[in-house]
Amino acid sequence: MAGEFGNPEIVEEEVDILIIGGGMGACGAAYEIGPWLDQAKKQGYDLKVKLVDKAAMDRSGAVAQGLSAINTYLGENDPADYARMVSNDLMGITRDDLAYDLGRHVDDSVHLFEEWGLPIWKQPGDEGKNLVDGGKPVRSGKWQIMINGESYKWIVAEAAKKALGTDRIQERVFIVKLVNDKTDKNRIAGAIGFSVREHKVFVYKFKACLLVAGGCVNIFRPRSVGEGTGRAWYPVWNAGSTYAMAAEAGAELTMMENRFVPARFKDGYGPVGAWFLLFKAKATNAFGEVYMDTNKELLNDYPPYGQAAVPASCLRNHLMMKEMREGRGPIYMDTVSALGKLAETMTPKEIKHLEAEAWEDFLDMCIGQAGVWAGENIEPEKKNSELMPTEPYLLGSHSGCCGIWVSGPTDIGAPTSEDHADAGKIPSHLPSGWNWGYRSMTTIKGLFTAADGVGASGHKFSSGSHAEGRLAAKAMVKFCMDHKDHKPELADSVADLVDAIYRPVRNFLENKDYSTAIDVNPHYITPKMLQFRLQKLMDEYVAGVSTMYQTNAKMLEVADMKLEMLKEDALKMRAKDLHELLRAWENYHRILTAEAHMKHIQFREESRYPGFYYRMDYNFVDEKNWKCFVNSVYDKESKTWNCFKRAHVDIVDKAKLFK
Ligand code: SFD
Ligand code: AMP
Repeated sequence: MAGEFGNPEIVEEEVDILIIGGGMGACGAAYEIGPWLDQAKKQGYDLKVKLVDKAAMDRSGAVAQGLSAINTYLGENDPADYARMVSNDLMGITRDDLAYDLGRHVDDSVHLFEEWGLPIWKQPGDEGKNLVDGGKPVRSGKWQIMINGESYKWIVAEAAKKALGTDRIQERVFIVKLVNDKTDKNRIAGAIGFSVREHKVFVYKFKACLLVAGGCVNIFRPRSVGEGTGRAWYPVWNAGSTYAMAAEAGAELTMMENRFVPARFKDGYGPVGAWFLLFKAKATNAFGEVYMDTNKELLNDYPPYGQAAVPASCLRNHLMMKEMREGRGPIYMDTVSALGKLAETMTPKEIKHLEAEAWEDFLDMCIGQAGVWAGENIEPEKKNSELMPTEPYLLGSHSGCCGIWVSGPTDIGAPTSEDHADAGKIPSHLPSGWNWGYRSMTTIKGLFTAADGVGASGHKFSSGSHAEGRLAAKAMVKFCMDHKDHKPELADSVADLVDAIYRPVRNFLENKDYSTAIDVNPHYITPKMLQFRLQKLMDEYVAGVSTMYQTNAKMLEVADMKLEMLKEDALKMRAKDLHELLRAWENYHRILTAEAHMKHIQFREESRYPGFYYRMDYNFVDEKNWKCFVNSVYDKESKTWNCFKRAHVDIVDKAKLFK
């Protein structure tokens, strides 16, 4: 039966492995899985795989616009140092096992990108020589290398599509819910979603699933309003699907209090890395004073992290914000001095090339910022640009560490349950230690994640996200082989699931004639309006830009109450077409993610990330009581969150950071 609006065709499919998402993590998995499937086949098991992306893989996810740097390439560096850097940038609370594991695998993905055609900048004399052949990259920083990356995602997606085969890929299907197994609620058995182009609902059954739908953007009121609405730094189409669907499936989340508030070029959200690291620019207050120097003593408030050679991203913000709060803004990136200094030893031709590189940095990955420069007559060699801390983003792959609690590698000092100070106090279904058999599996059997999905690590960026997808692919095949006789059965009926998904459509069709203005109706709310409401309450009560990232227990109580009401009204969201149905479900995912963020901030009674957010009632880092993970489990029946502490263990010695 061909579907129609409100009455979709239902397509049911059984596979062994479903990959949800088509971004960097998913492309890594799609590329890697082939050889492992071949091995399984040799043993007589023909495993079926499918990848679903809500958009088109060539330009989906965070790398859609391209990038100008690969931020994680170890080269000659030690993975243990990488784990140290990740820990330091995230104020000491990360999983060394995950970071170390990523560090020792990531370069292989970068070598593949180059083999597939990604241009990687090389040192003079090494042009044309690939990294694997000893070609020396142009490093912007200790971990970062420069690329000509406008077509980065095309290149990575092409390899993924070629490896997996387009018949195993379905684009423009938005996954709404994961479905647990009928006989084991701690196991995953299926997923349901809808096409954003045709009137079709897709129901998948599987043994294992990789949930890699990115991070979460647009839960806070953005700084961009009016004609700028829709601009953000991280991609607006990362709607929290990863965190919300995992939470509803019962997976343990970790560090959901963490967020990333990047300092960005104002209005266009242009990234700053190339300017700070490659061009060696300094950020100043309105009077040209370098706040990283003048406010240096503020770092002493945060031992030991403030003493590290490179202060954490949040502490760099903290020093900037003092200038803003005390009225010495605007903040500027001193592009003029930086380019002038570099030009001192250059020929006119080299200077032109340098200026072209400055533009290309944005043209490669954030074209809107180049638009702002053009629109405001900014020539970076002649005029400085304003910087601004943005609205908060939730992610686990860039300079943030919220996400899902996953099983680590088997060979890196995973603590036993005795190592946990809180052993015995944590919910009994949780595994002890940091490894429970399959790398990247969550606490729900068969549910895997990678990239933005994996919490308590961070600084994986594009390359690390790809590498982590590959690690998960291998583990998923092993899981399927180990459970080859398992028959997944859905805990919920397909009819009930479809009914729930189509509620916004029914809200519209049943009430649309009640008023003459389609957007004004006492029986429904548009997804756009609901999103504004979510953003306003998160902004005002959960430490958004309007309070300069400050909150307290009382404000969080109000947020809690308002979120409850928002959730009630969310059931009245309308969808007048498939596009709005997508927007409605993205909002449901955002709300649950926002709630997790708020609950974790409420639970962690300290300000672990000054410069990202401040709990003004506990405005300090409390190493004694809070040098621990905050994890949570959501119960979808009672709609309640259970937050709890898990002990933190340093597997890699951190003393070296503070010498
Ligand atoms: O300059 C569903 N990133 C940078 N990484 C670098 O290596 N270098 C940089 O230069 C970086 N910078 C940067 C970066 C990102 C952005 C937006 C800018 C600048 C402007 C970070 C990386 O891009 C990032 O770490 C990875 O891409 C994360 O990978 P992953 O796989 O976790 O997320 P994704 O790539 O966004 O993909 C998500 C996919 O999920 C799909 N999807 N599909 C089905 N159903 C649903 N419900 C879904 N919800 C989402 C999406 O379509 C997408 O395919 S800089 O700032 O430092
Ligand atoms: P960004 O452009 O801010 O996303 O940063 C890109 C990369 O550069 C990330 O690896 C950041 O951690 C790093 N980075 C950005 N700014 C600085 C800085 N001021 N000092 C050290 N590292 C930085």
